[in-house]
Amino acid sequence: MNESFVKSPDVQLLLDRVAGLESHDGNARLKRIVRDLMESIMIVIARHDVSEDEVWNAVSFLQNGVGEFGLLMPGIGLEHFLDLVMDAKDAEAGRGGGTPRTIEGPLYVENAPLVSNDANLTSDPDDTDTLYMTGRVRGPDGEPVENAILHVWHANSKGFYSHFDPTGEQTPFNNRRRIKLGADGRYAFQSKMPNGYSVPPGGASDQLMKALGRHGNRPAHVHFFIEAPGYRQLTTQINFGDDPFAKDDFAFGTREGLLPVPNRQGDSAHIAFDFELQRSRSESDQVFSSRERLSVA
Ligand code: MBD
Ligand code: FE
Repeated sequence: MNESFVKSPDVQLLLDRVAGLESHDGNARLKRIVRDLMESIMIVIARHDVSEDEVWNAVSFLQNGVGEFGLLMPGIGLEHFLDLVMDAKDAEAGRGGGTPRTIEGPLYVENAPLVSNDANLTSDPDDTDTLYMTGRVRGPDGEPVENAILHVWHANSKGFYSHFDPTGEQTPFNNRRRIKLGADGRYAFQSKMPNGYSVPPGGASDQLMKALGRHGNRPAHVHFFIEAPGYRQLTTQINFGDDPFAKDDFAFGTREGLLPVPNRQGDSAHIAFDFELQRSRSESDQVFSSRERLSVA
C-alpha cells in the first residue's frame, strides 16, 4: 500500500461525495475542511498500512474515551498548537507583547463566586501550605488596568479540581474565584498550595500516554482568565518553576515567563507575579472564546 492510492480517481470521487461536493446545500467551508480532514486520515492509513483491526481499535478508543476529549486535546498537543497559531497570527498583525497566553485546559467552571480583592480561594480544609499571590495587572505603557476581573482556579493538594474530583470531597467552587480588581490594578489572594495534576489512571489519556512512552503529569499550577474594559481577554496560567514537571508538562502548557518559583517559608509560600494585558482592538477580543465550559447555577 502506498499513499498515492489516495489520489486514485475512485478515492478522490469518494472524498468528493463524502464532503457533499455534489450538492449545493450545506456549508461550503465545512465541505472543504471535511474533505481535507478525511483525505488526511486516508493518507495516514495508506502510508502506514493501518489494518482494518487497527482502525476499529482506534474507533473503540475514541468511543470509550469520549469523556476525556477535553483532556486528550492538551495531551496530543492540539490545545498548545492553537496557542502557537494565535501567537503567529498576532505576530503577523504586529500584536506582540504582554503576558504570554497559554492553554485553558478542560477544568474551568463558570460562575465562580465573585469576590473583592484580598480573597481566600479555598473553602475546604487541606493539609498543605498556604499560597499567597500578589501582583499588578498593567497595560502596555505600564498603566494600571482598571476594573479587571481576575478568574483564578487550581487543584488541591491531591491534584484534584473541585467539580471534577473523583473522591467527591470538595465543596463547589473550592479553589475557584472571580476577583474584582479596582482602579490600581493590584490583586492579592490567598489559597492552599496545589499539587501537580495527573490524568485519571486507566482512562483514555493514560492509555495513550503509556502507549507513546509518555506520562500524564502536569506541574503544580494556577490558571487565570483576565477580562477588563478596553483590554484584550487573556487566558494564561503560572506553573511552579521548581516542580519536577516544570519543563516536562504532558499538556505543553508551561511557557517561558510563566514559571515563577514560589518563595517557600515555613508553611507558606509567596508568588509575586505581574500581568501585562494588550489593549483591545475590537469588542470581540475583550470576551472569552465561545468554547463550551461547565456551568453551575
Ligand atoms: C489540568 O489541570 C490542566 O490544566 C490541563 C491543561 C489539562 C489537564 C488538567
Ligand atoms: Fe489545570
